Amino acid sequence: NPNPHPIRHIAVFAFPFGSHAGPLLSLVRSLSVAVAVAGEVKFSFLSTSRSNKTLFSSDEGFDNVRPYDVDDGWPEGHALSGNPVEPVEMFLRAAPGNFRKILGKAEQERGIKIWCLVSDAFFWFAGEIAGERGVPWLPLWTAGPRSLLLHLETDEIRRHLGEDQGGLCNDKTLDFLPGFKAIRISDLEGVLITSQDSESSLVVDMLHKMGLNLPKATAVLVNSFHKIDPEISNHLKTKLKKLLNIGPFTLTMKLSPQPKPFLDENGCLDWLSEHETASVVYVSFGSVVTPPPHEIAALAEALEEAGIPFLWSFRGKLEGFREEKLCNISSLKGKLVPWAPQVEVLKHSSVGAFVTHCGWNSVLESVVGGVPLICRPFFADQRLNMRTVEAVWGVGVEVDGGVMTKEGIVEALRRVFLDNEGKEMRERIAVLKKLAHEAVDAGGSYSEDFNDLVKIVTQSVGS
Ligand code: U2F
Repeated sequence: NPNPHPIRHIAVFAFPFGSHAGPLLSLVRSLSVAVAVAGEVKFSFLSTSRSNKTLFSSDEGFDNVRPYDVDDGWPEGHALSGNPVEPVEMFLRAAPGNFRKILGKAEQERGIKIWCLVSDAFFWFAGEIAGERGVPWLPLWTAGPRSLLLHLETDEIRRHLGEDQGGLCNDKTLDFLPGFKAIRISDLEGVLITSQDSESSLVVDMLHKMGLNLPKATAVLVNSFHKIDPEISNHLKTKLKKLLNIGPFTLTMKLSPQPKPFLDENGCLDWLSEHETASVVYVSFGSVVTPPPHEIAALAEALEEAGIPFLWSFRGKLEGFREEKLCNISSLKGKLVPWAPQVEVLKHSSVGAFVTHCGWNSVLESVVGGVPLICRPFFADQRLNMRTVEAVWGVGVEVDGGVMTKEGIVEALRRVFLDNEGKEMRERIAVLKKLAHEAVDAGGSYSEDFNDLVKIVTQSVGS
């Protein structure tokens, strides 16, 4: 009997920053529905209380997924400096002890040992914990397949480049890696090139250990689909025991609410519907980045000069200057909101371009919406994603000089909205959009990969 235990317990370890925990919870919720037929399955979702509070505010109907709070490592009364790396470092200092402790508590409360461990891919130590217990380890990589491959190849990259090859300023391409001819050394995040001279040695160390440990995982799950980058996907399959392409999540994990519900509290979709097809530019820099004030001002001035209607999901403070202009939406033909239902916005026919920081979710959502991108990457995988968008897929442009200036944005808007180049980008991204839909349609690659995942989760422990 392949199903000797009628009740199963699956632990999930979330990385509680940026948009990591939300997609992981979406996956878990979909999985909880898919595996229910195999018997009772209990999921314990371990994250910090801050992260769990945001994620579990609307979880009616998902009682089998229970949140457990792990210590976030913040000393009592500690005031944050404003550096976004600081809370991450404090959290990493508390790991994996914080997870081990609460895992024990969850097992005790639910009356059963874990059957399987799902985790954010960052947590290489989850592999060790799963190994000690002889259960499968299923890490989810929340960014793109290309950046995953680079982390698996970190030692190879460092060997090829040496530790002192001009690093981030180097325009040499990564010819030694299949599928990376268009990618330059300057497109890589620093941690891939050197372990020295980094902002956070804890993060560098975590990513390095992750690259070494992921090949031991039962399967690595990625929010992507095979045909978006088949050469990369094939290469990953040679490095990992199993690669499961289970995205794009916005198409495949529909059952599951995102951390912020798809509510359109600010009337973005109605506003878009008042505009012509492909006439509006959507602006958002994701959940972590706030561009510096002078770049925000430059973008506002460029939008005013270009006269293109815009919808701007605005984080941060307006800092006085341009405030009057930015808030006076009628003079700027724009709408400024604190949060937009981005997935729906990018699917709206009125949106003709997306000014973005190139976080992986945003890139994939733009692909699903068929919207060309204007890229201003900031950190981590974002430059790599930008270069992939521009030079591999040909579906967007980098803002000239890498930072937003009034002239640079006006030029990028012209290229995407007015030039033939923009029309070609639209055609190419329409092809990727079609491939994304084919992947998730009946008989597409998604169902095969997701069924594989369900099989792993429902099989016997240790088998
Ligand atoms: C980190 O990326 P971010 O969280 O900054 O950015 P994205 O990956 O693009 O994800 C942002 C998500 O927030 C949603 C949007 C995306 O799903 O639809 N959103 C929204 O719904 N409404 C808004 O007004 C604004 C955003 C990291 F910084 C990146 O480098 C990584 O690639 C990424 C994935 O690991 O995580």
